[in-house]
Amino acid sequence: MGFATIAIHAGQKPDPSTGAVITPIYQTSTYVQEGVGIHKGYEYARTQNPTRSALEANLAALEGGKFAYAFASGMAAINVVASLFAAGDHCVVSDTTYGGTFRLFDKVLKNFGLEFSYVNTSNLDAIVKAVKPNTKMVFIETPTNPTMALTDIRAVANIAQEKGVKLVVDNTFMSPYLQQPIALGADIVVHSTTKFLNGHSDSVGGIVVLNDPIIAERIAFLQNAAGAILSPFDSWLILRGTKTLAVRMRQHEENGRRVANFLVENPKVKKVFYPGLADHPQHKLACQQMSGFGAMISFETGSYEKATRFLESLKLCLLAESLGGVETLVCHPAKMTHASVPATERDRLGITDGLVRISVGIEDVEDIIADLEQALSIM
Ligand code: P1T
Repeated sequence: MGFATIAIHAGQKPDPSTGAVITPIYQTSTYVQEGVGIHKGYEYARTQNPTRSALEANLAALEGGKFAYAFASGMAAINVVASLFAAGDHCVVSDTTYGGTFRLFDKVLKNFGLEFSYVNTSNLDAIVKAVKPNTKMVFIETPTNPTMALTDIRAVANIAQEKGVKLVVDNTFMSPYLQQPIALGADIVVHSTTKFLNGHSDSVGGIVVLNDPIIAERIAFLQNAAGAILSPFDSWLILRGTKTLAVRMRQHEENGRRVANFLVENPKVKKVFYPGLADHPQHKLACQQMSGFGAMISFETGSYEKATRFLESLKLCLLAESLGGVETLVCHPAKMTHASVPATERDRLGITDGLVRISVGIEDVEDIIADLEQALSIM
């Protein structure tokens, strides 16, 4: 079956009691038992919920994994993956990730004895050098938020396998429509479902997808034990979102390319970071491991003053954190999504005060470009 068919049908049989085509929102905290321990597979809603199970089956199918577990946010999903490990274990992490991922690792999990090395995972030698005897996980984001650098998933999967460590890929920026890390050898995929998967900027959630039944059992245990579960309503919203993932991503992709090409031609723009551009340092890798280039673009304005003037002059595109919604969202990573990364580190990573990030929506692209153009002319 094709991707769009899987997106619409996987995990969702018509409701057996009513025939409802759409999986209902099972808004219940508990389930009646016929006798002690005699039940229909559902005991308590932190542990299992049918709406959540439907979403988990749907997202497992879309990412090409056997198991999926849904969480209250992308951060909760990443936190559970990190909870697979223990004090004294070491993780190699992309040096540019969503600022909240760095904050979780550096400001929370480090205090519990987990060790992290942040390296440029675009450089395979840097990964090999960073792996230590106690390394248990390589965690990558590709493309990175917000600098749009790529990591070669298959090559890192080979390194991880050789070294006996797990490869975790945050696939939020691409969605499974454009990139399938498990097929490239990743052990675990995480998403902020808040973004393209839900797609409508009206839900916060996260998902963990994987194939290994032993690790899956542990994630299910942690989901129940730590309890940061996704609500039935959010599960239902994301299920509604994934039904249109294929058509939305096709339009995001088309608009993304058009906006990137417009920015390249605009004399006010100093540099555009988009894997679809021939001058992107890893354009060739993008063509190999992604089936499109997506809708996330960053560009350099030259200064904080220019960036803020541009952002505050937008009329249609919305100045906001987050991404992946149908509406075009524009942000200032240094002051917004990556404020928790120290300023010196931001400069080193290219998250400059002049950098602006765009999540290109699916409005008529001419309208998006007209708005960007008028704001650039004021900048
Ligand atoms: O916001 P939450 O659902 O908890 O997801 C965290 C997260 C994880 N991974 C990536 C790649 C992300 O981009 C995010 C969240 N990012 C934003 C809010 C943002 O504007 O970049």
